[in-house]
Amino acid sequence: MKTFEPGSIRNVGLYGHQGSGKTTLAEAMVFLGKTSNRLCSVQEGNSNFDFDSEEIRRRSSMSAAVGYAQWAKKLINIVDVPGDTNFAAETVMASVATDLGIIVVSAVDGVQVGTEKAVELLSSIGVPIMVVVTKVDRERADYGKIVAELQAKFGPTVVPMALPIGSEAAFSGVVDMVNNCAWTYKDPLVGVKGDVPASMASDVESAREPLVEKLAEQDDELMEKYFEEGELSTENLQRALTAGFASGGVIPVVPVNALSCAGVEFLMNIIAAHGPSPLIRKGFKSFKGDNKTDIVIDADGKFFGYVFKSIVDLQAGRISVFRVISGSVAPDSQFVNLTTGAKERFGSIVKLLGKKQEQVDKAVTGDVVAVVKLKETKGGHTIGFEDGEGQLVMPPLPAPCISFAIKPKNNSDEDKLSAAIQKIVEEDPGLQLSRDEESKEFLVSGLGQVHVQSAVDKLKNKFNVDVDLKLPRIPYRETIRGTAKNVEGKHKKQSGGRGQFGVCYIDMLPNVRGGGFEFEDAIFGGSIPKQFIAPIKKGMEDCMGRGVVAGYPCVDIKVRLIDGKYHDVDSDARSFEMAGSRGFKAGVKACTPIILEPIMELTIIVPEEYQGTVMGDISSRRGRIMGGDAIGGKQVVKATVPMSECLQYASDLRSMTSDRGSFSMVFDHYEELPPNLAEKLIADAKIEEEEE
Ligand SMILES: Nc1nc2c(ncn2[C@@H]2O[C@H](COP(=O)(O)OP(=O)(O)O)[C@@H](O)[C@H]2O)c(=O)[nH]1
Ligand SMILES: [Mg+2]
Repeated sequence: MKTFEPGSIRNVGLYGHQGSGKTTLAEAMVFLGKTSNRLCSVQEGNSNFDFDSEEIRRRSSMSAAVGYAQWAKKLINIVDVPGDTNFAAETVMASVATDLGIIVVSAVDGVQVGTEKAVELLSSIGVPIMVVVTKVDRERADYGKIVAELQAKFGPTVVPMALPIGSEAAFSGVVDMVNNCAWTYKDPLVGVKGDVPASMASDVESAREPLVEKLAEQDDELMEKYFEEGELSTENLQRALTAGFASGGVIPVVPVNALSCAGVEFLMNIIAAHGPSPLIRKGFKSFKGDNKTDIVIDADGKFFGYVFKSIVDLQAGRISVFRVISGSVAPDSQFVNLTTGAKERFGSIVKLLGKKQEQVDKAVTGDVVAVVKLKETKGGHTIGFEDGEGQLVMPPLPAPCISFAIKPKNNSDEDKLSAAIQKIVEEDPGLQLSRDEESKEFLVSGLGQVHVQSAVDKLKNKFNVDVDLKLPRIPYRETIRGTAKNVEGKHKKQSGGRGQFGVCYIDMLPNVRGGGFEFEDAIFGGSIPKQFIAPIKKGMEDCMGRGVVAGYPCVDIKVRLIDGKYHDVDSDARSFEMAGSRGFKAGVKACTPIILEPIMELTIIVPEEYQGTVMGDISSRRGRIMGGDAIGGKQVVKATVPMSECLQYASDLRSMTSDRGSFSMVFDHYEELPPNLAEKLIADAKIEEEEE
């Protein structure tokens, strides 16, 4: 494959709600660009982008995948991002490879939570966006209504730059209002350029005015011209579109049928002609320690890149997909992993379509490429030279909020499970793996129930490990509300042989929420020798981790060590650890212990008629409505709800709204669990303790 100059590269990311048609659109682009010799589809299970066996089984994307198309002398790199918010970590990682975010919105469903989240993310990092409205060929498709919804939600920067010719089954092409022409598709693959249909003249006239005005705003000189002449030349409009893309000043909207490819050619022309090149990408920063610096993108400079995706292929091994942020890199060479410090040698550099590879001679600034079989470089690592720039600053990944314990059904699968789960976690930065030291079980944490379930399905279907999934343990916390003074912690065993002896006296008081554990040594006069202070603290920390009243970790407690007693012979570190632990337990019990529960923030988007039902349901879950706004015929509801009350929210919302609502959920904060529920939790914990 020939090498493209950085200025001829276009990196587009396809974002939006699950099922809106992102992967279908990506397939259309790689087919038209001849990277794929046939038009593959999600439904048939042969998609280049949804290549993982679990994605094929679900007919839905779970992971970001890349492809590319050569079009109008440009190289369009495509990253297809999963829309399901369970896989939102992938979305954040993929933003590195996105210079133009394409927000895919279905003409039937309009703005959904996935749309909102995608716009939020890309706006927060300053990546310009455009909107592609898919499914204009479907029954009940309504382009005008969707544009109105988008404008209500995202403001007047959103302007249609093309209109569909015909609607629903009669959709046959698009009117390009910048170039004042029409593209019609008798054969969906080959657009024929022609005049704007006479029947659409008045629609085009009224839709064109706001577009021209918005484009004129991109440049003072153009604005003046527009005021004087009331019109702008096609060349001027084109120039303004390029500028508007680059600055984010215009969010153009175009309609397509992604399934048949009608309109996709037109879209690719716009991306090639007007989309931003990697050379003008703004906002990349790197950090070394606490120091952050802006990265200067220099095509001839030192190589600097970021691995945003690891694919762990059972045959090919590890495939590390990265963006060249600055400089360039050639095959059969080496780089330094700036995150771990390791030197990595590699052979070929490849372009990927899903996981199909094609070798290249060089990877220039902006390109998205991959190398295989690196020893330790994984997704999330920065690569470059030893005297390089530090590590890339990334937007924060969503924090896992739900944990399940997993155990192999068959005990002999222990080792297999451990190896397999590590591969799965490497492929998905939103998943976290830990081990419960007490039960020796693996804990898999993810962004939602569906997320963790998908990992379990992968274990079974891809790695042949059947596991039992234990209901999630809600991450409650213990803390205190009151204070206590001069609490004794005493450990004494002095019968026969060398004894054990240690005593401490502490004051205990609550710390601010999020303040953690604070320990102050306030002993004056040496009532216990210095070397026993650290063991006392350690004993307390161990005890905090295990919890005191209900078996959940303690948080936000201050302890002041005020006095103690020791014995010349019998006192040792272990005795004072025990004394610390006892003192801590006694302190907590004396300080009105309370339980904190995790509270989630929910964003829900539903058609107006379901607003009442959804809000009533939130209240019945001990939730609080935090706000909301109307977008077209839809309602956005923001609420906070205790995690324990919304574990099954996905299926509950589906049945409440006949599957016409969508939502996202992230951890927000901790709050005190109401006393009646706390009592029950504590009582249940006691029962467990007695059983053991
Ligand atoms: N009729 C029609 N169906 C589409 C279009 N785009 C996508 N689909 C269908 O919508 C479903 C979801 O598409 P998919 O690409 O997997 O959505 P994604 O989750 O956004 O990647 C699939 O069944 C597609 O065949 C379109 O423009 N027209
Ligand atoms: Mg998809």
